[in-house]
Amino acid sequence: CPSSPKHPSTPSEKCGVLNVTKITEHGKKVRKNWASTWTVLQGSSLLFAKGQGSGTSWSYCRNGSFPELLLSLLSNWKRSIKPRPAVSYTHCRRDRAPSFGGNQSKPEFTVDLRGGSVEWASKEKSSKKHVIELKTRVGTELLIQSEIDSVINDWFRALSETINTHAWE
Ligand code: I3S
Repeated sequence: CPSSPKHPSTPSEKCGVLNVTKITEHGKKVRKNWASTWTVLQGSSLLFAKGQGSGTSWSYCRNGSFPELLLSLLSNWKRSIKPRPAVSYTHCRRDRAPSFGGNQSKPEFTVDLRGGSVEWASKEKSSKKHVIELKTRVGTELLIQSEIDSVINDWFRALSETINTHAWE
């Protein structure tokens, strides 16, 4: 997990890949759209970055990005020299989890957990197993799921603790 400069080891720092969908936004039902989502619990906020759940994420490359590869090819072409092996696209893989702290990425959306609630979702809410239903104070409802028991149980615990800790804020 990216460390928080403020609270380097608070238990409310947690991150991982979860399947997430909104089901309600500001009290209005929205269509489910399950997506593998990089999720970070930071203080009383839950941050999500869609599409970065797994595999390669070019925007997080440190050893060379696609624009660097293009620039390198262009400069080689300009100098009319035999192209040297440029920054390798294939080496440009995410080698660590994205962080929301630096300038590397921004969460796609964030929910404030203060005043929210979590419970295990009923069968009516989803046919999937291990689904958490998260409701926020402003009427957003999310389903959060993982196929891995221990993972989703840890998240349930962490979200419940966070909500309880920040209940009176
Ligand atoms: O609660 P629903 O509407 O039965 O949820 C399912 C649908 O959103 C479905 O999409 P389409 O309506 O576009 O076919 C999804 O593919 C399913 O995953 C949804 O159900 P689960 O039970 O997986 O949350």
